[in-house]
Amino acid sequence: MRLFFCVELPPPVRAELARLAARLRPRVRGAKWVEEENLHLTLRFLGEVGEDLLPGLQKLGEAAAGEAAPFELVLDRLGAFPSPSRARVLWAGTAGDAAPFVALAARLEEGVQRLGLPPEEKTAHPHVTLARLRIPGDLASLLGTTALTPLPVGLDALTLMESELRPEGPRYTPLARWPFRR
Ligand code: 2AM
Repeated sequence: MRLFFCVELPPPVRAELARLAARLRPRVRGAKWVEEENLHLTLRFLGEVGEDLLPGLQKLGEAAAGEAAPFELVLDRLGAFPSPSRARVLWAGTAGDAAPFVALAARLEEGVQRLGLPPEEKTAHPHVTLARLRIPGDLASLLGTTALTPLPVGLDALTLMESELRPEGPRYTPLARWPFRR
């Protein structure tokens, strides 16, 4: 099964991001836009894992969420991976405090390594992917000229998500949700 840990976004936040995506769409060529219902913040992508890992991942999710307190992120900037001028991924993220998100990602990273998964090389960076470009594009001017109205997002639970890849796009199914309860 193909899994990842994430924080789901409240429906009004997804709706606001979908409106933003609709505004940006005419200015980005050759992109696949993320369906509104699929917009989320990935904490740790696990990839294909055996079902035997599920109990350990469930224990880890429960423990990590139990040690975390609800927090807020303000989505207030657009960015691109790997760089604005050769963008493959267009995202909404934060210029503000991401420490609780990064701490939770680090806790999960430590836990999944203890379960035997290889380490994640990339540093955790809270972002909501809006679009993926089939061919890297130059989004520097788009990013330089689009101001986001800061969008505060209250985050209160961790989700272990299954992702099934289908020709028409991924289908995400939450396998478990644990509230942040510290
Ligand atoms: P992205 O949004 O930056 O593309 C489900 O695929 C989630 O896991 C996505 O949000 C994706 O991040 C993240 N992810 C991280 N590494 C991935 C990888 N190697 N393949 C697919 N998704 C990955």
